[in-house]
Amino acid sequence: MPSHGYTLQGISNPDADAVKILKEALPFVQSGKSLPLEVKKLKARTPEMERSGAYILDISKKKITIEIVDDRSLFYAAQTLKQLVGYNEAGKRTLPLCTITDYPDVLHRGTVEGFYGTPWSHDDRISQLRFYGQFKMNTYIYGPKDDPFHSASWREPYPADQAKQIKELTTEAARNKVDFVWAIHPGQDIKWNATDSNNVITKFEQMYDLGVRAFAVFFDDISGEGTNAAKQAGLMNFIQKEFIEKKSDIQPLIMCPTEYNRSWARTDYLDILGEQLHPAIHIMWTGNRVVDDITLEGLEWVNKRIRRPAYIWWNFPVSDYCQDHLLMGPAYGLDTQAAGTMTGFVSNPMEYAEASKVAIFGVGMYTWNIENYDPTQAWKDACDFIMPEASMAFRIFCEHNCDPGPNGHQYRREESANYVAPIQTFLAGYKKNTFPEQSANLLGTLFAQITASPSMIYSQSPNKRLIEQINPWLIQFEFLGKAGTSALHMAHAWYEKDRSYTWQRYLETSALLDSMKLINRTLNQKAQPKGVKVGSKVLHPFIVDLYLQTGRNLLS
Ligand code: 14T
Repeated sequence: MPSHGYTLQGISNPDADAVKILKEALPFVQSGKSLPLEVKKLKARTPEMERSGAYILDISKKKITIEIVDDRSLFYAAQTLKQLVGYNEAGKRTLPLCTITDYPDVLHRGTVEGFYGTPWSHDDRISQLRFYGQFKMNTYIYGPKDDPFHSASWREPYPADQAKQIKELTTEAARNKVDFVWAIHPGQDIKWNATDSNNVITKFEQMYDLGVRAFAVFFDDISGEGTNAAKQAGLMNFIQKEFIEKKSDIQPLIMCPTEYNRSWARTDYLDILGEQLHPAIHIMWTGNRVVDDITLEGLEWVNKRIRRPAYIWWNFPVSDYCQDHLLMGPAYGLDTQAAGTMTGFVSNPMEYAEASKVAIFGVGMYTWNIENYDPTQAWKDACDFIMPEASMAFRIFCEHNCDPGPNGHQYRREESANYVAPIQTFLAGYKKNTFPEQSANLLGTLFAQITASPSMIYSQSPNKRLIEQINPWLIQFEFLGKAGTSALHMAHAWYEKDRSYTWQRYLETSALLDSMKLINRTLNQKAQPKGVKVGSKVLHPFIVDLYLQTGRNLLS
């Protein structure tokens, strides 16, 4: 396709951040032979195409046309265009001729930094905001439970150095067309009087001065006076009237209720909010439980009570309740029939920002196009995007680090699902003194790949921060691979009736399993529960099973 440059035409003030991306995608020229790239206002024929970020991108032989609702539309069209640029064998730039009519299914998409534990670093947050922009997520809610100025000391202003960083975040968010939502968590000690109502507004004014244009109030995980629904609604409505409506440039207010999931909703709390809370205020909701799948049925249940579409706070991949595990698996359990039943959808991630991108990528895909969401495909694409230099090694790591283990929320995830059947076949055969070749080979290959993947990741990935965050689990993962390999050799030796080699491999497996215990008792010890678990749902139990079985064989 065209080897010539483009000239920008149409609307007089195209968004500068979007133009920057267009210029990364295509060559632009001031004069001479060129093709037009025209940007114009979109004339929507459906309500979806009036949403912020909606666009029509038309690429023909002679022209590119981009029709937009707002700056965000142009930014997203530019991101799409950049993804469409390819190169043929001759190294010439290619573009497919097409018309793309694109709009989001969910209005507010992204994350809520709402976990307990070490808050994300400033650089983590900058990297997140850029990532959201790239994949059309438009919301970052700031509410780390362990930031005192968000929660315990909510009345205090931020010290100058932290205020400066928040200002930088609002600037970076704006560049990426992300709404930076600053949340306050005042419920544990709030007094229902004018002084504290004004304290909230004073704090919001300070945040406004730092560039914040979207706000939330969280009433989760509190007890006592603060949990009163009518009082909460009163404060929210006061903020709505005295702050939001007095400024003209603030996004809709968001609240996280105290009864934020169905299993806790045993009173008339939600009905009071539904009746009394100003209709423009969004209400967050984690689903049928604190940590759970999101179903259409559950959404319809809550929407009826709160008299508006819920704003989903999805507690995945947050791992503050299972800190010895990483949640690196696909973002699944999201109803593909739920379009139109929620106004927002944000993921509460792990304290490991880079590692959380695997799941967040899935949330981006789901919220943009709910009906066509494919969790496995999104997960694979996420691994390719996050670690292109070693995407297979990274995918193997993620595939066996999915399940949180037994936990108070009764939330479990599939893990190593492709290996459940081969393991069953192998163990059943082994117990009958046979050696199922096919499954043994499959598992042998798997454990070899597991052993090799950490060094692949260390040597190939330039993402130092990601490696730093997952390092205890990478170390453990290599031991898992070695233990699995050793255990398979041990089983094979037993099948071959080679007692001495069986003993040798038995002791080796034993030592490797001990190394895993040592890692578990040495690394990540400040966590709750402490330790480092990998492959804990399928692979590690398999190795232990094989080890114990062979031990009994040797001693019988
Ligand atoms: F606001 C809520 F929607 C919410 O989920 N709040 C917290 C959240 O900060 C935390 O990251 C998440 C996962 O652990 O669960 C909520 O915190 C809890 C939930 C409990 F069931 C804290 C204690 C609990 F017993």
